[in-house]
Amino acid sequence: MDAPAGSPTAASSDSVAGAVTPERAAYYERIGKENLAPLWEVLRGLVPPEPKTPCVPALWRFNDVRKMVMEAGTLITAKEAERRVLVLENPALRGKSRITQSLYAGLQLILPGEIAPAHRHTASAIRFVLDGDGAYTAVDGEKTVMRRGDFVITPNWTPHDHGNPSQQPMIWLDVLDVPTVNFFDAAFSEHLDQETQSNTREDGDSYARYGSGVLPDGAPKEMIRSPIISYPFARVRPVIERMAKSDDINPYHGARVRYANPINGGWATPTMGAQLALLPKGFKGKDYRSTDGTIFVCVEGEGTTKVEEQTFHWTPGDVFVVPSWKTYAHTAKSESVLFSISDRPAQEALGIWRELN
Ligand code: 1HN
Repeated sequence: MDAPAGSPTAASSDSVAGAVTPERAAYYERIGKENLAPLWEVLRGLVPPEPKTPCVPALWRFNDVRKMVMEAGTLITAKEAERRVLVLENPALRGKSRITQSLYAGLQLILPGEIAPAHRHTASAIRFVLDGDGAYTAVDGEKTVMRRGDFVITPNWTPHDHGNPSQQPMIWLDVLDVPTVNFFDAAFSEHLDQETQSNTREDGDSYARYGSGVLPDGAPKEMIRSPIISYPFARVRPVIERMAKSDDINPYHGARVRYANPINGGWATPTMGAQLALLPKGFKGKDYRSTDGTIFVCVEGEGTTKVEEQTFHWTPGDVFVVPSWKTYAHTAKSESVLFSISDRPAQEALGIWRELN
């Protein structure tokens, strides 16, 4: 539409209307002054025949990233930083603090003796522990000691703080629905008076009450996020192992479980859904795609994931992202465990989630 006056301009690929004639161009300019625009010039881009994500597939190797995360530990304390995190930015969305359009991801470091002060916000968070043993996160008055492979949730608006009384640095993956909440312009946050919450429940209380196939009298009948704060790896790993042993193996995903909300069988949080899969040695997954761009973490083993033309080779601690609707397939060189998380619950709630075709 910047062509010299009097010559028709080529239509953009999003146009359904053919060339922009001088008459049309002049008209667009006039209506533009009134904050009006012609839909027919942009229609195709607004309703593409299939998802057209700006995200690209990407891999962060734990061995490389770990060094940089540890270096941050020499430059700033957890308290100064509030949260000492290196954001995993999708290479095609630099500066936007996101790994997919809807999800934020980062690697958080907490050194022995440090605390990360209590706050709360509208965004929900999950943690997946990559390295270390013995730091804790306190959520809503319940302290949860974290070990490698544990999946911990911080439901929206719950007070949370972290501390590391152990002798080892602790690194975990944070995933938050920050871009989703901000998309709706619905974000609030606040600091709490106390830096560290006092315990109002026993450690591990929520798993003990809700994670054993029973529900206490008085359990809420409707709860759109799980009452379980931590799903320990030590409890979940045996389930996928048992499934694999009895050949309960999905041809795309391996022997896989979903971290569920025991109240309604739904996902652990309303915006983010997580899963854990065991891929037997030699597993060759079939091609798969779905509309939820997905973040994967290799917990154990070694293998590859082919995402369209790219192939990622992963080993423990590596994080990779497969954007929406990109076809991918996993293979496992040795018995492997993959954690994954996406915005699938949000898409399902809106009725827009699709897989395969
Ligand atoms: C947050 O509260 C944490 O509590 C980590 O550990 C990362 C990224 C954006 C906004 C809030 C945490 C975060 C965050």
